[in-house]
Amino acid sequence: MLFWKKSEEERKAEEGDKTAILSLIEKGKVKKAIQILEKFKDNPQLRPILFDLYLKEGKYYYAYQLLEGYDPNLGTAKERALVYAKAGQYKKAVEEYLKVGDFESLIHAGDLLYSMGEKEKALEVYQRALKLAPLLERQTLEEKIQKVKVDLGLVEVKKESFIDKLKKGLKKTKEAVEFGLLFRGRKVDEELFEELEERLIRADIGVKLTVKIVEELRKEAIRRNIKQAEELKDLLKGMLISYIKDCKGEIKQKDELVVYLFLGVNGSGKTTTIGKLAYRFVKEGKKTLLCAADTFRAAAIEQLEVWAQRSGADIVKKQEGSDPAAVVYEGLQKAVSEGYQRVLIDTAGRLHTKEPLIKELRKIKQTILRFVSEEDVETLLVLDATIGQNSISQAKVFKEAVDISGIILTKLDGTSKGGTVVPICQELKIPIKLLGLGEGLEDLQPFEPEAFVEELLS
Ligand SMILES: Nc1nc2c(ncn2[C@@H]2O[C@H](COP(=O)(O)OP(=O)(O)OP(=O)(O)O)[C@@H](O)[C@H]2O)c(=O)[nH]1
Ligand SMILES: [Mg+2]
Repeated sequence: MLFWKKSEEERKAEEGDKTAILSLIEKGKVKKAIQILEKFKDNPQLRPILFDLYLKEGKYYYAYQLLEGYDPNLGTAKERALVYAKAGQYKKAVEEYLKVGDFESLIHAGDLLYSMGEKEKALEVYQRALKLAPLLERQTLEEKIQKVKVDLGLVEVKKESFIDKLKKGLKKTKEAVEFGLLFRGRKVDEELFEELEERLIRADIGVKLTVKIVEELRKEAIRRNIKQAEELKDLLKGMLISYIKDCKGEIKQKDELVVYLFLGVNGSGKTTTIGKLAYRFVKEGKKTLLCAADTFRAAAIEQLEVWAQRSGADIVKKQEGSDPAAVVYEGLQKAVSEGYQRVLIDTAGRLHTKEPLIKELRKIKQTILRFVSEEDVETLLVLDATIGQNSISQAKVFKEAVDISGIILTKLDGTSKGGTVVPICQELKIPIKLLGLGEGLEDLQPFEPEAFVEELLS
């Protein structure tokens, strides 16, 4: 009976019955519905349904053909803009986005204009968007505007130095702990030690290490008869540097092919860091390829594509759900045959599926080793500084899967836990190779232990 009813419905749908078609869609038979609807493109009642389905299924090019061949008013202006953008019809996409005129659409329009080389128009649109910008989006947009102005030669570029970047990156930590103020003009007494202890913990240096440091400082203060807090600060500086100086690491570099494999939990900053590092490699004139081996989500692949565009690197990708190792294989085959010098591999970091994750990472690593030797692989673990010391236990899981040659600590700018560098270094004993100090392309900096401590305590 049920079977009969189903086919009856399908029969009705085949005849173009709207209710029957909608019911098919509701039951998840989207492919079938599309097949049927494609025969009724002339029907203005059914056409919008087809347009909707194309959008939902990500079939933008088909949706575009519907707009072009049948009705340019299908969907909302925002939807049409998306379709045009995806179909590479940037001019039309911009027109539609400008018609919508809300903040998000203006940003899309500005970005498209910028990528089309229409920088003056992009600037105009961004400035329109700035008037509508939500508070949280303002800064990013202002940076964009600044960049276009620089491109257009409207403002001079003031190049930020490494120290400026570090200062900016450690701003939150410094505001939260104010080591500088703590020592200024004070005498060494018990109260000072207690406050110091509390601040070191606040900076996430860790209780164990803090107790050890303060204990040592107490002894030294007595032994050397130190009365002025500033002197104690110098001791502390030396001590902290000694704890982290062996963790200074540098990213592997040479003229030939080097493969950088990025690991880390969701949201730790892998993809962003890949974008920043690729940007640097491209600027150095290295032929650079990104490899989208985070095949878990379509959005992850798209996100990497955006970074490929921004950095000027090439990209190898497959469909969502593909075997990550297969993407890596394809990427490295291309890299070797076309003479790439840098390959950066993005992976998915689903820590809650520990066993499959470990298996997947091992398989990827083995695939890499079919093309290059171990010494030409850099396995980088990306850790999020905002979670402080919790990252240490995460790191241990990844260490179980593959050997890690370096750590990249991201989002230092977004946390007051800048001191977490110290326990990470002490416990993991893996070189820290780069620091993420912001979301911009240039916000990836080397880890310089002395400068780091100097800045932290200043
Ligand atoms: N402030 C700041 N934000 C950062 C930094 N690095 C990454 N982010 C932000 O952190 C968020 C997550 O970064 P992603 O690069 O997408 O992280 P991911 O590890 O690739 O995440 P999954 O793909 O979900 O596994 C994004 O919003 C980034 O802009 C940094 O150094 N500073
Ligand atoms: Mg990612």
